[in-house]
Parts: sequence; structure tokens; C-alpha cells
Amino acid sequence: MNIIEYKSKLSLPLRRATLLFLVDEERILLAMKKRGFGVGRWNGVGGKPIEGESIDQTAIREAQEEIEVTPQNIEVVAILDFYFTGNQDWNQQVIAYTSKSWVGVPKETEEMNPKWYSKNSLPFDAMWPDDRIWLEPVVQGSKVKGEFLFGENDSIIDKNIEVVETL
Ligand code: 8OG
Repeated sequence: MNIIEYKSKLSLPLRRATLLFLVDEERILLAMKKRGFGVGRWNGVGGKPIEGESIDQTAIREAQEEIEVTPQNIEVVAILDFYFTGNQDWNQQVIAYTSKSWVGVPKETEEMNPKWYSKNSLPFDAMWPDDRIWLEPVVQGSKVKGEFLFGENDSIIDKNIEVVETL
């Protein structure tokens, strides 16, 4: 199975979710997901839009809810389509953002436990397996479009990655 075959069988458009990373010159803020999809992994903060909300508003609200900061200058840095052979309900398009300024101090909540990492030493072994592929160029300042097809045990069975000028 490859992405083209898989997509040809899909009937619904992809649901969207956000993912946001606070960044400074040398560091990136990750957070340990304490419950739900992706539990036990370091990740950015984010989630699904609620009714009437723009996707940018979702990114900001989720940061407020999950680590109690308000991002001030969000920028889209990646658009990633994730497909799962095992369960179509997990399919989603993730809009990834960075923000170089924010109000508040990242704080642990019921959902996430934040921690700063050096951009040069991300804990990829405890992150989604695709992050090695797209987050690496993103932390170096590139913008990325990607598609990933996951098989059993979170294995990536097909992918397309493109560095782009604008998203
Ligand atoms: O609301 P929910 O708990 O489903 O949010 C899932 C979060 O995980 C959301 O911020 C999007 C993010 N996410 C995926 N897949 C991947 C992935 O493969 N890598 C990373 N880094 N984040 C992902 O849904």
C-alpha cells in the first residue's frame, strides 16, 4: 500500500488539527503529552478546532489550555497529512506553527508538561517517528509540506516530503 492508493479509497476530507512550538534562538519548547492521542511522547501543543474558530485561533487557544501561554506571532511552518492503514479515524492534517514571542510562562497542566530543549538535541526517540523527518528542517528554519502513511506499530510505510518557500 502507498499513499496514492490509500488516498484513492478515502471519501472524506481530512480533519485538521494544530501543533505549535514556542521557539527562541537556540531552543524549542516541547511538552510531554499526559493523556489522549500521542500520550507519552514529547510534542508541540495543539488539537482540534471547535465550532466557529479559525485554525489560527485553535493554535492559540490550545497553547493557552495546554501550557498557559498566549503565542503572539504564530507562523505556519509545516502542513502534514497523516494517514493510518489501521484506523482511518486517526487520519488528520496537522498545521504546525512556531511562535517567537508569547505572553506567560509555560506551565504544566493536566494535559501537558512543558520543557525547553536545545534545537540541536531533540528527544526523537520519544517523539512521533515522523518528527525526525520534518521537524529537523523546520527547526533549522525551513517550511515543509509532507504526507505520511503509517502501518502497524507506528511504522512509516510511505512518505512524501517537500521543502517549500511558502505555505
Ligand atoms: O486533539 P488531539 O489529542 O488528537 O491532538 C493530537 C495532537 O498531536 C495535535 O497537536 C496534532 C499532533 N500530531 C498528530 N500526529 C502527529 C505527528 O505525527 N507528529 C507530531 N509531532 N504531532 C502529531 O496528530
